Amino acid sequence: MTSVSNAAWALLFPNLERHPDKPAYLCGDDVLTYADLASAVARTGAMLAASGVQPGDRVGCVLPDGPATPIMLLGAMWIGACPMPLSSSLRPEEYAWILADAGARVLIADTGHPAAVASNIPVLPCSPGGPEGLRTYCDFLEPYAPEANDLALLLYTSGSTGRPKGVPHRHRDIMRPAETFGGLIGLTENDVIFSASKLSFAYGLIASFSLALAYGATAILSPEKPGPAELLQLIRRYRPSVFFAVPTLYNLLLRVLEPDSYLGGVRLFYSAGEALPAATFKAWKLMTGYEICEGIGSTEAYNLFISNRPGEAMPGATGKVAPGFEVRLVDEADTDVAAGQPGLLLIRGEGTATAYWNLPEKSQETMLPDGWLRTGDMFTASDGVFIHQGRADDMLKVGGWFVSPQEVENVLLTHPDVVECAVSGCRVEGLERPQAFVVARNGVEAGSNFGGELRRFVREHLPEDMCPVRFQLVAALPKTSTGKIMRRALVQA
Ligand code: 3SK
Repeated sequence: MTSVSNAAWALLFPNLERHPDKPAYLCGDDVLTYADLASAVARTGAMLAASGVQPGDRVGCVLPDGPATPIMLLGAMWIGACPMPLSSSLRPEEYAWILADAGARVLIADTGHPAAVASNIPVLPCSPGGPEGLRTYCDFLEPYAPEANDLALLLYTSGSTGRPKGVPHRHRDIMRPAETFGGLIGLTENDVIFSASKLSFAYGLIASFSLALAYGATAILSPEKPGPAELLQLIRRYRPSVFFAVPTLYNLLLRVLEPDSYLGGVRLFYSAGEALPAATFKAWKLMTGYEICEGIGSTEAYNLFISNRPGEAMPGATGKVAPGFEVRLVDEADTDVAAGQPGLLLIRGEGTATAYWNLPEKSQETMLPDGWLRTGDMFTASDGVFIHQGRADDMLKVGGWFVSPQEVENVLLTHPDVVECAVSGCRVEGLERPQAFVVARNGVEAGSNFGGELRRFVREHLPEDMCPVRFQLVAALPKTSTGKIMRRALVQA
C-alpha cells in the first residue's frame, strides 16, 4: 500500500512557506493567520494524542463555526485520526446514535452542549483561546504518514428520512475539490470565501476548508446562523469575493435586498445543496445585476460534479459535467436513457467515497464495483447541459407518468405572491396526486381563494396531471439542518 500526503499537512505546509502571516480565517474580530493555524493544529494534535487518540480513531466535533473548527479538524487529521464535524443543532438522540455508530473515541464540544450530555465517551472541551495564546503553545509534532486508504474524515449525511449515513473519506479525497472544482470557479489565493453553509455540511466544508486552505485564500466564518439582514452586514463588513449559499438563502436575501443594496467585492455568487429555481436566478439578476452560478455535489462525492461556469450560468440548468467526473443517465435497469429523456444520475471520479460506514448493503447498492456512484438525482440532459428533475425518491407517479415536484414548484415560484413552496404526493381515491404547500407573501390570507388562483395559474403552464389537487398555505416549510426542503415530511400532511 502506498502512502499519500497527510491532508492536514498538505493544506497547511505550502501556506506556511508562502504567506505565514496571511489571514486564513476571519471570524468576528478574530484574525487567524496561517502561522497561528499551524501552531494551533500542532498543539491540538499533541493534546489529542495525549488524550489517547490513535491513528484511525474517530473524533466527534460539535463546534459553532469559528477558528476552533478547522483547528480541531486539522489537529485530528495531523495525527492520523478521523474527525467528524457534526452540526450544533442535532437532537441529543441523534448525537448519541451517530457517535455510537461511528465508535467515536472522544467528542470535542462544550461540556454543556446537548451532544456532550448525550454522549457516553470522553468529552474534550474546546478552548483554544485567542491566536496569541495559541502561538505560545506551538509544539512541533511530525504529521502522521497515511496509507492510501487511511481515513481522514467521516461525514454524516443529514438525509431527510431514516438514519444518517456515515460517509468516510481518505486523505487524498480532501484535496480533490481544489484540483477540480476550484479551477472551474477560477479560485486564487486572492479570494475571500464566505460560505453561508456551515463546516458540518460537506458543501460548507468544501468551500471554507478544502478550497480555502488548498488555495491559500482567506475564509470568513460565522458562529451564528445569520438571518438574511445579518448576512448582508457580514458581506459588507468582510467584502468576500466568492459567496456560497443554498437556494433558500438566496430567496431570503431577495426579501431584504433593495435595488441599490451594496454587494461590492463579490465576484461570484454560487448555489448548491438543491436545485436553484429559475425564478430565483432571474429575480437575483434583476435585483443585483449578478448571475447565481449553480452546481450540484454530494457528501459521497465530497465534490461538485456538475456545475455552471462563471459568466455562463443558465437559469434553471445545473450546468455541465465538472472536471474530474464522468456521468451517465440511466433507467432502473441501469441502461443508458435516450438523449433528452430523464434518467438517474451516476457519477464516476477520483475522490468519491467507496463505501458507507457500517452499511454494507447500502454501500453495494450505491457504490458500484466499477467506480460508478448512484447519486439518487434525476436529470435530463441536452447538448451536455443538465437539468435537475428532483431526487429520484421524491418523484411522483401520476396517471402512469413521472411528475417532477420541482417542475411544478418552479412554475408556482413564478407567481408573484409565492415566496416558497414544496410539492409532494398525496392519495386521492388511492391514486397518487401532487399537492402543494405554499409560503405566501405577507398580506395573502388563507380562505381568500388563493388556492383557486394558484390552480388557474399552474393550469396555464402545465398539463392537468401536474396541477396540485390541493394548495395549503403554511408559515414555513420543513427543512433539513442543511437547508434542503423535506418534501417527504409533507407526504401525509
Ligand atoms: O448536498 C449537496 O447538495 C452538496 C452540494 C455541494 C457540495 C457538497 C454537497 C454535500
